[in-house]
Amino acid sequence: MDGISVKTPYSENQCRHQDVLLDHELESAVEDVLSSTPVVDMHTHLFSPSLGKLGLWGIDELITYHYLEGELFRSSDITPERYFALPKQDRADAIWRALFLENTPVSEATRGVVAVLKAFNLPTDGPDLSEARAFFATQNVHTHIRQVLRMAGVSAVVMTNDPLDRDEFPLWINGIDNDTNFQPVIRLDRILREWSEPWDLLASLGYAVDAQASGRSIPELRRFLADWYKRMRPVYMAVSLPDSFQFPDDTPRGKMLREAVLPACQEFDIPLSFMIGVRRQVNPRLRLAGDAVGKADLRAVENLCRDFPENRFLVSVLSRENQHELCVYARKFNNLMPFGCWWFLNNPSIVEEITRERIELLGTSFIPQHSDARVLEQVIYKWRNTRATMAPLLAQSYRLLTRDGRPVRKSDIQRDVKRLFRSNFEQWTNHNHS
Ligand code: FIX
Ligand code: ZN
Repeated sequence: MDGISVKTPYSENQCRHQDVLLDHELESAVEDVLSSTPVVDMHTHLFSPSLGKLGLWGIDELITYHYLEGELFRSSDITPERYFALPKQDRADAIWRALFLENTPVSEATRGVVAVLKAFNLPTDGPDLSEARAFFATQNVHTHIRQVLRMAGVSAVVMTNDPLDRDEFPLWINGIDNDTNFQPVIRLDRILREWSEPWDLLASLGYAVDAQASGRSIPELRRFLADWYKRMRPVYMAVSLPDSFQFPDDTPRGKMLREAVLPACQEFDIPLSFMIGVRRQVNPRLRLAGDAVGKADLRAVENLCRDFPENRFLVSVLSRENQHELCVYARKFNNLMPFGCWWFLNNPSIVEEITRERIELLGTSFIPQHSDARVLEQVIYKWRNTRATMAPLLAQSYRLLTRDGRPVRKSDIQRDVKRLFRSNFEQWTNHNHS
């Protein structure tokens, strides 16, 4: 060994203070803290009970998750047209047969279903879904939601609420009970992605907007956002964008972002979330499973962060190739909060790579993960997997730190995990979900 000793200063020396953790104690201490710290799940597609049927749960929804639909057509001859013509239970049966019986469910999404079944003590390799169906049919949705969130170690989930969705709109107009476990978010995709579609819907609701976003469109869009801010009290506003997203640009989207959405977020003192890099409907036959990924030009993020220093941005990028530059931009702009390993990135191998990179470049000043759950019980496996991937990573960072000469105590780990999985988000949104 040449020169540098890698002995920890505390492993053999007598002067170790009682609560300083030894190398071999670090990983179990991290696991302990991770499992006892409830997380804020800062982006999901789940809904509070008062949004009624919008909320998906139970075995048939779990099995027909679009992540699994994407895998079905690789392992079955059924065409998307025939599959989507089936009733939901028959779709679930087709997926169970193809991905769980005729093949071994080793992919991330299929393992997730297995983990949920196991969590409820249901058969994981049964010939059909009858027992699971019978179990979920007897659950009371309110107590089931509380139980699932407890099992997942989640104290609050953040929803995705679309004020222009034909099913969701009337529910909000009639009034929604405030539920501290479910935080609203105004999703702006319809408005910012394809203005040619929603503008006349807005016009029919009494807002004087036009197809070119000209005339009174901007102040009227601000009035719309203010009305919905008052109605929903969202923790942030959000939009998902294609890999081709540019800012600034001269399109209605660029203008609405600059003149309506960013000033509205500033006025209400809430962040704007950008999820960048999705190429929608590259294969429309697959419906929700038909979206893909593209590498984006993150100069758009640079321009936003620099030109709007009073705004706070939550940013997730879908392309693996964009991850490193996102970290670099976060080092340049403290109004930028990278978050999550989104969608196709939410696999242990990639989460590990991205999270390591983020810790090395940003310390604990980022939000490692959101679940993106669409079906309630998914939070059980998604958060379990996140904790399992995170534990050795954090332990390794503390091991390196110890070797560099800084003792690590359990209180350090508690502070860091709380910051990563709760307070970075809470501070960014000015809310306290404790
Ligand atoms: O745009 C989004 O919020 C995406 O997360 C979804 O649209 C996507 O379908 C998804 O479920 C990814 O996990
Ligand atoms: Zn999502």
